[in-house]
Amino acid sequence: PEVPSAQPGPTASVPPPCPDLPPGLVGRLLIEFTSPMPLERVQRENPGVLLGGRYTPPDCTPAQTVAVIIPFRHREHHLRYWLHYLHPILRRQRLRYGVYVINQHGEDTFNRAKLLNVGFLEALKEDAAYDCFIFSDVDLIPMDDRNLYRCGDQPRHFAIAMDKFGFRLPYAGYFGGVSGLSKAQFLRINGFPNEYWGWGGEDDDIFNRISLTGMKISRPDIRIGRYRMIKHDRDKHNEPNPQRFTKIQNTKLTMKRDGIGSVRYQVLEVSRQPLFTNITVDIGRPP
Ligand code: UD2
Ligand code: MN
Repeated sequence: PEVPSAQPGPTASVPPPCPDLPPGLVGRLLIEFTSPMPLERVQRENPGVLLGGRYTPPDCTPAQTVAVIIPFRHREHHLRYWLHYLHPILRRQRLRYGVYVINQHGEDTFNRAKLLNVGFLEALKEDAAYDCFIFSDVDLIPMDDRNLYRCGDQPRHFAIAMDKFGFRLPYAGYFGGVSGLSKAQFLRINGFPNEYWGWGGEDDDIFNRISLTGMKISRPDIRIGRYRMIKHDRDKHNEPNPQRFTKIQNTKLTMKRDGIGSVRYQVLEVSRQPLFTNITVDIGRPP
């Protein structure tokens, strides 16, 4: 006769897989940047987030482990809003995730894409389980929690309808702001370029890398991929890069030698804060 097993197996404590569509999403969100946002408040309101900005849903087991990578320098004010809005959203989305702020040391020219390469490698050193990487500007807040921060079978562009562009995609090949690639997709394009110093062009180079390897960008519905960008002036030491127009013509030649396989940098400090991991890094300066 069939004997029902009385003892639950050792796997009984592992919650069931998270559903494809997370329950409890609220849809369109009210996003504003006028109320002051002290870090203590944000910490108090996110008690479930573990040291270093790690979170695992208590009630289900996610299919992916997501590293959120933020390129950063001197934007503490923006980071507080980002943490305030994003932690509750990512939690509702039932993600297993960690937040990594990649802080460029010194005052030499800023290099967003190189910082993102550093974030990819350093997040994997923290946890080899990361298999999805979301790259987000510090000043971009999604206006709808149905814009799910996870990876799919093609590279994903999340920030497609921004307030500053009249909630429209500015051009077909636009890939700026917030994007996501699986580990395999990222490695397939040799990561991001390291040689774009200053503002602009690096997102178009990444778009070129994706097209040249035969992948296609996936995007949410235009009504869901809406974002607010915190208003800001152009930062010091991030002037528009005059080389960007010629550089993006040459991705096909440069992507093989310039990328995740050739990135050189020095980590100066890893510091686990309550809501994020801060990694301060010396990435050098333009030649
Ligand atoms: C656009 C793109 C951005 C990138 C950039 C060109 C949008 C919404 N975003 O942003 O993805 O392609 O153009 O490089 O279109 N940062 C600092 N400190 C600095 C400078 C930059 O933290 O001193 C970081 C920060 O995360 C910021 C990001 O780099 O959000 C992009 O810089 P930006 O916000 O000045 O550029 P923006 O808004 O034109
Ligand atoms: Mn910005």
